[in-house]
Amino acid sequence: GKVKKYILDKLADEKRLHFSLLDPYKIKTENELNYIAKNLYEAGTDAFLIGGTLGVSKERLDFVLSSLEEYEIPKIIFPSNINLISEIADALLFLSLLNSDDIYYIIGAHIVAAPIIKMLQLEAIPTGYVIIGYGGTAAHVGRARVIPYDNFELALAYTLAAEYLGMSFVYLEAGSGAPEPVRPEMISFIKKITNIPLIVGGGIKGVDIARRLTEAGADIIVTGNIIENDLERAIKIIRGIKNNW
Ligand code: 1GP
Repeated sequence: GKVKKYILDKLADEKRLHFSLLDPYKIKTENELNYIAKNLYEAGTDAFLIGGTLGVSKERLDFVLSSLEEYEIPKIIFPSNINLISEIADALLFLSLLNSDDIYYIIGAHIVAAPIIKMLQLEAIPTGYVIIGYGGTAAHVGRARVIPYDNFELALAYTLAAEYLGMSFVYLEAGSGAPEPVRPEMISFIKKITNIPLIVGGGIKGVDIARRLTEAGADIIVTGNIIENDLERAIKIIRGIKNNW
């Protein structure tokens, strides 16, 4: 687990990390990708996550992964389904959508993917994926029974279950483009009781909310849309996280 070790060592050193989510469906040209990637890397993002729920083919995934080769941070696949597996990546978040009503998203895709992952010798990082509030396309496709924004007890129960199942991380997801991200109060509530590192994403568009989430205990902040919509703001968020605001 080279990438998992990189993340855990970096968390031990720096406390808070930032991952940049790049959606191969939304980034159209190589020039655009190079410009975005260079800026994110120079601002200090800690890893690239590559994935999306709709419209991502293996070809697009490979195009993005190979274009990112020169950057010395991990390129981690953020898969929505079994088509998003590639040997060019450094690792893959092996996501189990814990609050899905469909067994396929909890363990079904995983048994199809596992032998391929083994064959490619790709690092799989066991991650509990929990969808909260808005949910968006990921919740719709993944048939998630979303956790209300204010049901902290329920989110805690999923997080604890993931920890007891031996997962490495829990990803608390409000859905890409969520009008409201996961609430900082939910993060601090969970953080008081659990030890598992928390990845938090979905609808994080501003420096202030990113700061409040990290101060509440989010270990890793993921931003996606804001990178494509307002790169300057994304850079401010990264610099804030890296320089402790
Ligand atoms: C979505 O958590 C990520 O899976 C990022 O969401 O695109 O809203 O930043 P945004």
